[in-house]
Amino acid sequence: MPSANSEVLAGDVGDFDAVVVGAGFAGLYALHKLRDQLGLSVCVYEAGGEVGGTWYWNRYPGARCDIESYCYSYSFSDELQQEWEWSERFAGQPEIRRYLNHVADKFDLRRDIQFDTRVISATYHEERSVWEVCTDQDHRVRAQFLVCGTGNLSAPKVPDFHGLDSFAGQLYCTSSWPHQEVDFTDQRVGVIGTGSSGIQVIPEIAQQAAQLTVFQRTPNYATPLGNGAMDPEFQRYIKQNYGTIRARSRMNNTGVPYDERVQPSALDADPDDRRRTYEARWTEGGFRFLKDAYSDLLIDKDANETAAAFIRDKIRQQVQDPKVAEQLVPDTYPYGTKRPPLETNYYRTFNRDNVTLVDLRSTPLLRIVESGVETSETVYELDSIVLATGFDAMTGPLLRMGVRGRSGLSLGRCWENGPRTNLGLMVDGFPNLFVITGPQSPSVLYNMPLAIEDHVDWISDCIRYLRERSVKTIEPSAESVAEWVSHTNEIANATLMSMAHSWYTGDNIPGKPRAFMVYLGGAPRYRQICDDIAAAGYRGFILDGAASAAERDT
Ligand code: NA7
Repeated sequence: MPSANSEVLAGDVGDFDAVVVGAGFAGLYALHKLRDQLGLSVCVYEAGGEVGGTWYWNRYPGARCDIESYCYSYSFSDELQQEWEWSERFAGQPEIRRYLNHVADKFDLRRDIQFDTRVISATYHEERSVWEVCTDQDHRVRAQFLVCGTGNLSAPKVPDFHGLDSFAGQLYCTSSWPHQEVDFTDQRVGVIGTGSSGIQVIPEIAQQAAQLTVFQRTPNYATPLGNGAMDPEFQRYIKQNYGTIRARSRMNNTGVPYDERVQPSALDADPDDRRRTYEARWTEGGFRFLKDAYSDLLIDKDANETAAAFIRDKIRQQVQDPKVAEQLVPDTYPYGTKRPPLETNYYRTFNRDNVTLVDLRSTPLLRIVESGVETSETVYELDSIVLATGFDAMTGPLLRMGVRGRSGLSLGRCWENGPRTNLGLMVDGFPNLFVITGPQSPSVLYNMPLAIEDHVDWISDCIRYLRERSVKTIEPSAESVAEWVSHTNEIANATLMSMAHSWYTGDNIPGKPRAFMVYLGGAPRYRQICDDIAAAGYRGFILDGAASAAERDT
C-alpha cells in the first residue's frame, strides 16, 4: 500500500482509495475512520506544518474556542474522552492544538499525512472514474474518493487596502499568526476588524502595547464567554456521564447539552422575567444567551430587539466614556445575524488609557500609508498593524483548490451564483467528491467536532455501501441538489439571518454571490434527513450513472 509520509518525494505518488484534504478536526477523523475502520488506503495533504487546521493557523494571543471544551472535542473514542483533561472551560488555542496532536499520536495518523503541502488542483477523470490531485510540492496522486476537510474558515480575507504594501512597520493577520511569540511592548499597534478574532485579540494586545488603536467598521453584539478553570468535580461528572452528555448534545441545535430551558417567545414573557432570564444566561456564558433563552430571537424582529436592547445596555454599563460606548453599540442589524462573538474583557478594554477606538463608519479608512493607517480624519502612526478581517468563508477554501468535475466543469463555475449541494455533502457533476461540513449543512452553527463526526460517519457508511455493491461512483442528481438548495433557502428566509452583511451570506467578500450558506433546520433534523436518505439506498443520488435503488424501485 502506498504511503504519504514525509519521506515521499515529489512526483507521481501513486493511487489511493481516498485523498483527504486537510488535517484539522475533519481530516484527522476522516483519516482514522477511512483507514482504520474501513481499511482504505488514504493520503492526506495538509498545507500547515502540523496537525490542527484552524487551530494551527489562528495562534494569535487570546485565540480560544467558544463552545465548552468538553463538548468541542471528539466523541468517537470513549478512551480518548476519558483520558484527556481540559484545564479550562473554554480551551485556548495552545491546548486545543496539544489535544489534536495527542489524537494524531494516539491513532498513529501522521504517517499518512503530507504536511506543508497545499492541494492546487483536483480533476475528475471520467473515463477512469478517478480524481487526480496535484499539490504545490509537485505531487500527483489519484484516488477514487476525494474528501475535503478543508474547513469553513480557512481561506483568509486580506482586504485590498490601498497602499497595504507601503506600510513600513510589521503586518500581522490573526488567521496566519507567526509561530514565534510577537512582542508588542512599547509599540503603537492598530487592529483592523472587530469580529470574533478581533474581539479575542484586542484585550490581549492592549495589555502589552504602549498604544492600541482599534479600527471598527461594524460594532458587534458580544456577550461574556464565562471562561474559567475547569472544576475537577465537574470534570469527573462529565467523564462518568459522557455518553448521556454527547447524546443530549447531538439532540441540541448548538451541539451543547444546554439545560433545555429555552422558552418559546421573548415577546410573551413578562418584562421582568425576561430581564432575569437574560441576566442569568449572560452570567452563565457560552452561547446560552442566544440559544438557551427564547426560541424566537432569530425569527421575530421584535423578539430579537428585546435581546439586542439588553446587550446594548450592558455595553453602555461597561464602557465609561459614553461617546465610545455609543460607537461600540450595534444598531444596524439584529442580534445573532452576524456570528455573535463571545468576549473576555473586550468592552472594558476601551476604559484603558492606552486604547483608542476609531469608528470607520464616520471616518472611513482611506489607505494604509508608510507610517500607519489614514482615515478621512487623520493618519494614525503605527509600528504594527493586525488584520483581523475574517475569511472567505464556507466556499472559499473549496473554490481555491482548483476543483474540476465532469466535462472539466470547475466548481467555481458551478457555484457562480452561490453554493449548490445536496446536504452540503456532495455536488452534482462532481462524483465521489465529499465535503465535510460543507455549505448548506449545519456546520458553523453546530458544534464543529460533532458536525464533523456526523459527516465523516455518513461518508464512511456511504463508501462502505458502494464498495459492498461494487459501485464505483456516487453523485447527487441535479434535481436533489435543486431541492436541497431551495429547502435551505426557504428555511433561511423564514428567519432574520439574512438581514446582516456577514460571512454567513458571503457579503464580507466583494463580488461574492449572496447566499445564506448554513442549513438552519437544526442538526437533529438534518441528521435524520441524512440517515433517511442513506437508509433509502441514497435516495436523490446517482450510483454508477443510474438513479439510486430506491428511485429505480418507485
Ligand atoms: P469576521 O467575523 O468576518 O470579522 C472581520 C472583521 O473585520 C469585521 O469587524 C469586519 O467589519 C472587519 N473588516 C473586514 N474587512 C474590512 C475592511 N475592508 N475595512 C474595515 N474592516 C473590515 O472574522 P473573524 O476572523 O473575526 O471571525 C470569523 C469566525 O472565526 C468567527 O465568526 C468564528 O466562527 C471563528 P464588517 O463587520 O465587515 O463591517
